[in-house]
Amino acid sequence: MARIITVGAAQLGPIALADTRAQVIDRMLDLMHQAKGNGCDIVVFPELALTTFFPRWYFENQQDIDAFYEREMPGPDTQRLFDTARSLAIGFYLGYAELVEELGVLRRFNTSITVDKAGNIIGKYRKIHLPGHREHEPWRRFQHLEKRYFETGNLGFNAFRANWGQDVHGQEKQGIFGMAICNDRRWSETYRILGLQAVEMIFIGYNTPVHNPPAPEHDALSHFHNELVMQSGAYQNGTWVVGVAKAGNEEGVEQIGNSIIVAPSGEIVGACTTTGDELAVARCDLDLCISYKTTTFNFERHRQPEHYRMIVERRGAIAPD
Ligand code: CDT
Repeated sequence: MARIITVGAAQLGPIALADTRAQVIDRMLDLMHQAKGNGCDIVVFPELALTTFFPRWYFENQQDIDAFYEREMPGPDTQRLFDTARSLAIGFYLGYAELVEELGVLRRFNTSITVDKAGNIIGKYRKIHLPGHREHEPWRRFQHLEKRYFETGNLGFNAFRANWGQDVHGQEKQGIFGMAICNDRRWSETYRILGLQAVEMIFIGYNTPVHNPPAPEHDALSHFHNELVMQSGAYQNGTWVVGVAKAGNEEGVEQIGNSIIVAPSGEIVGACTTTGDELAVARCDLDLCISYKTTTFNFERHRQPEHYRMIVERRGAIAPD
């Protein structure tokens, strides 16, 4: 048996501050057409895919900041993505900055959605692990002000079912999917919470500078760490992981590419090789998850949650933080 979902990792090269959303969406539509031409069921775009990575600057004027956010989805600019996806019958994952009024309060989130082949939003996630800092830190070569510009996501990590149509044998291509955004991929909790919901494929968009101002000693390891976290997250939870970068030299800041598609074995089966707009495609059999979920990582059988709790409590008693 096989449930093959063909996935396109649609890496984007740099987006300049002056680039309009229309220009960026033209590039995304080009990648979406390429994905369709390669038989993809879904195309995965990066985090904050519609604009430059604006948290690298300290803006004082709220209007300047809010210009980077979407107030509706689809909105006037993004409607074309939905229309094209529907006419091509291809799904997509999109990361964007979200400005929303909830209970009379304006809130800002670093958000992603998954859209099905009919153009319906079937999953929504708001980034939980916000990296960086809240206050202006002029000593840095560039800022990373996600903690200033976004609230911590309030939707949790929710796996959801999706159906991508029928294969050539008439079998439904359905599975359990999850989303995360950039820094989330470095945290084992992200994968495990989704893994406990039997997730079979996780979509992750990212913007990762090569240089990490507080820890420049990590810079040379940025690709290694990118692969390490997604490969181990995939293997330890028996799930596919699709990680997609916004890459290249964006407004003077070098961002890694290294977009990868990882199998439940932990092996990389698809990868981008440039730091520009590029599509990597892989045929991903969701049934490959079964072997890992039913043997080495059979959670029901082998996890020991009661014992994890005991160990944490004992450690707390001996060496309080
Ligand atoms: N966008 C984002 O979350 N970027 C962070 C940079 C942290 S510096 C290592 C990331 O984890 O890639």
